[in-house]
Amino acid sequence: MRNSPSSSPHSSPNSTESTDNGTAPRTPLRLGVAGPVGTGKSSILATLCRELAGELSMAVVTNDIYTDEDARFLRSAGVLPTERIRAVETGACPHTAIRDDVSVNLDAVEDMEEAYGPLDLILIESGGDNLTATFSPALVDAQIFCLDVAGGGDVARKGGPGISGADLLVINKTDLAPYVEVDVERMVEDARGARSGLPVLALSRKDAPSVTELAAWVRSLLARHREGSHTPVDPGPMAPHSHAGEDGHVHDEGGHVHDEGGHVHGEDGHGHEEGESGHGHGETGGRGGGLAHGAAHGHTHGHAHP
Ligand SMILES: Nc1nc2c(ncn2[C@@H]2O[C@H](COP(=O)(O)OP(=O)(O)O)[C@@H](O)[C@H]2O)c(=O)[nH]1
Ligand SMILES: [Mg+2]
Repeated sequence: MRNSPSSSPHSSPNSTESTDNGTAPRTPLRLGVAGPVGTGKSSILATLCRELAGELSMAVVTNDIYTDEDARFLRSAGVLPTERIRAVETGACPHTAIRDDVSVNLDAVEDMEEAYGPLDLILIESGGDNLTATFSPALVDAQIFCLDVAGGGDVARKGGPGISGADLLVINKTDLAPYVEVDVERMVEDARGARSGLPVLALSRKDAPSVTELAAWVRSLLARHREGSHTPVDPGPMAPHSHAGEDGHVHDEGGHVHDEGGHVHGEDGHGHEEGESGHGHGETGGRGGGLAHGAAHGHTHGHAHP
């Protein structure tokens, strides 16, 4: 981390700055925050900006379905210069933009780095409503998965790739636990049980020590990223799902061919076939390919478009 007085947060030295060993140029840490709607992802971004923007050069990318609601919330929170907060509008399938075809998010990240770089930290908030959506390691170096106590004490037990494999699992809004009759300790224990040693943090923005712990975790991750000892890990593909109010669609993450008939887009040979009829999500083998991710995916969409 850069704490020296010379490294003011928003005017950094040149972009060819090297890591300590003098080899690779420094690249910003891209940290994703995923989790169900309302669990407090935007609030975590705001908290991290508040805690870290004084010492790090930061930018934020949000993913919203049709609006820039999250970006507007963060801009109005005044935690970062507004131009450093960018919204990606993902259309009906927001998990696709963080998982299967991340090009629009990568573009946003690159734009931010070009405009304000060198950046230390780029935070990316997932959109969508799916409990199991995770980021592709092609987009983020690490990810936080966020649950909240109000979602019920048994959520952590239900598992899913984000819960079991994200770099950090946050159990958020612990201040609400007495009102929703959730035993936080128990919820944290359940979560630990699902994570084979990966960290779990009970967080509330009203609980200063927990906020300090969150910021410390990010600092330590950044340090590991810079010294090259952090390896991005894919928590795994999302579970089969369909969207309420939609016809359902099929994601087939196992195969490495996009058979989507119509147009092909993206750098890595993704094709999209837009169907009229229903869809359902399915997975056929494979865990999404770890770090080699982003090469190609079997992926079939049949969306009804308005
Ligand atoms: N009591 C309490 N409320 C919180 C906390 N964090 C977020 N919230 C509230 O939870 C709601 C959803 O938060 P938001 O960050 O928008 O969730 P997101 O949809 O996951 O981005 C908002 O009303 C927040 O004010 C917390 O630590 N404690
Ligand atoms: Mg949000």
